[in-house]
Amino acid sequence: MERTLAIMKPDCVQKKLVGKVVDKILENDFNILGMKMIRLTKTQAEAFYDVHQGKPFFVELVDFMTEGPVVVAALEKENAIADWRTLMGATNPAEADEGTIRKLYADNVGRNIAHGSDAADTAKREIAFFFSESELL
Ligand code: IDP
Ligand code: MG
Repeated sequence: MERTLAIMKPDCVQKKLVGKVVDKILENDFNILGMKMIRLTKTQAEAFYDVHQGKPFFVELVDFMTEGPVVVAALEKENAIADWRTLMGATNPAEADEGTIRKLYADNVGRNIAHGSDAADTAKREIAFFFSESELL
């Protein structure tokens, strides 16, 4: 089984869509190993998105990710990384497939409801960023 990190971003919490997104996760046969609501600090958001340092949207991204609470979840399934990204849809909701989370719920490429790890090494790093091994049940 593979693990991935999902984040329900501040827009997801503000729009009261956490329940709908969790339903999608469970309907699609992911196991939720750990889940919690937290408010990211600026330092945490900058570290989490370190790979995007210097890009034109970096400051906007950090501001967005710290504007309110998020729900972080460690998911498990065969092909969890690719399957969760498929379920989320493209980064830009305008380009996302019908029925995907971002197509259904996201406002734009910045405020796009959900995060998902993009590879095995990033999934490992991102899960460890928020969860200790003993919190993964
Ligand atoms: P991903 O979340 O689909 O993996 P990334 O390219 O890793 O997409 O970008 C991380 C996050 O940065 C996106 O989910 C989105 O919130 C934000 N972002 C990416 N590209 C842009 C952009 O062009 N404008 C504003 N925000 C962006
Ligand atoms: Mg990414």
